[in-house]
Amino acid sequence: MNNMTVAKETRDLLSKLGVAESLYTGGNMASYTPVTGEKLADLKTVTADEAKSMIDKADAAFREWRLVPAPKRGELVRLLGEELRTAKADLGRLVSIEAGKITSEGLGEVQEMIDICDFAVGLSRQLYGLTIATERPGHRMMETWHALGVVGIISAFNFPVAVWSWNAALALVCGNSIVWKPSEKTPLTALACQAIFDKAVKRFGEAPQNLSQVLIGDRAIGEVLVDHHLVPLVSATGSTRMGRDVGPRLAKRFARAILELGGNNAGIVCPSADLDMALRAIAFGAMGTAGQRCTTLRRLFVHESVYDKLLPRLKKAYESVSIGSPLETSALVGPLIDKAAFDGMQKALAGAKEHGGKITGGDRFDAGQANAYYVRPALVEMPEQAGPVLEETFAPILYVMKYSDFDDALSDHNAVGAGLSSSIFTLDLREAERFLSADGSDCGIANVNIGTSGAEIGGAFGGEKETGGGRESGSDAWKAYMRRATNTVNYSRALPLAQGVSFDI
Ligand code: UN1
Repeated sequence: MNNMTVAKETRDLLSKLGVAESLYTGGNMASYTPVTGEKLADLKTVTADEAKSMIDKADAAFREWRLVPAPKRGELVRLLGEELRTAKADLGRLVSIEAGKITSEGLGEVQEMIDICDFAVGLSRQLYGLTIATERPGHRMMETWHALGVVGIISAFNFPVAVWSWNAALALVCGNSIVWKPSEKTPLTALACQAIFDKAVKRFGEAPQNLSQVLIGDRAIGEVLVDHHLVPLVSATGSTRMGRDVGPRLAKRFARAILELGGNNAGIVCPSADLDMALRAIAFGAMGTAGQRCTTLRRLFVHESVYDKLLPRLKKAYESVSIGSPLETSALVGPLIDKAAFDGMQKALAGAKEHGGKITGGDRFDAGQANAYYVRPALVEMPEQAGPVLEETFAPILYVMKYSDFDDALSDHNAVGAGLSSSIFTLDLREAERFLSADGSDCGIANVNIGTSGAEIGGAFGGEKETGGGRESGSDAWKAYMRRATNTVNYSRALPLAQGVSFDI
């Protein structure tokens, strides 16, 4: 497939998905595909003033939407799920073009959107508050959940559409409006989501205008969203560096933050592990999405009794994994997002070498595209956890370390800044339960006999420490998108005060 064909296919997909051509032609922000490095579009960006007025409009939309009964709001999200089902193949393909994901992962990402819509539809009838025992006779105490306001969403290139949908589907059933600042690396999929949303709105019929909007622009536009007083919650996905900027800005104006930042996820392979299963899980976790998931497996602690059995098999998997264009081949590993990602990977590998790492792979792979950055995934045997092993590098590098004592492995496992996802491979109940216990893995996600990545939407998604502490998606993550009011109602003829206080006038 030559370069012109990718750009042409992109335009065809955008038009099929209902995106107006004027949004991505003749503008001032170029967008590229990592598959060939070719330019795809020139998008129109918004100015800071335009962004502010869009947020004002979102606030007006919120004021109407919060009065619509929640199950009715769920109906809009149900229609969004239907539209996504119809658009799955096209949107999945666009994700592959714009983020470089292999076909099945591009489609999987859209499936994740459909799943969260289904979840949110059910949730729209389950925004439960508690009834609480009161100490005063003739009183009733309860809590009520109300819509919060404009929800700002900042998303990263690597899950360009699913992360929006986790936030959007919940925020919408909770009665909020949404304003989305997508990554500058993946603006086209954002425009496509907005067009799909608009179709759902049209079928729904009576939603307020500007319920969902997209801000195309650079970091300065993201800052407008973060600093705007009419945005009570910002859900931001990206690097820990980004979170260190966004978090304090939100705190300063007492806005809420859902931060989903870096991961430096690890697995422990114990003596009793099912090695066939572990091998497959490790391969997907470490090489899948070309190592560009926040849940990617980056560190592996292997018990000395199985190290020599597992390592040669792992090396073989690394040496034989298929690499290539996600659009033309059935390769399992697609490109890195850009040159900066490639440079970051090379820098980390050089650092690993300095710390005694033995590297398999890691070099640039010739996929016949001079302007794209394909790499051979790197497997690095490390004598100890040091240097770049302690940091997240957003590329397919797996650092492998040998351990002899379980407690030491657990303590090394937890000895990094990030705390997103983790796995243990063992058939020993004691090790598995210990890993999940209070002094086990310190991550927001802890798995047994599956890899670190590929979480389902039903669970709360997020992590501790430098991962930012936010939770999105399933379980009770919806509570962050609403405000809670505690209500005490006195239906008696007396006015007893709590704590036995008397105040008779
Ligand atoms: C991300 O990389 O930002 O658990 C999200 C997973 C996916 C989501 C990853 N469901 O790997």
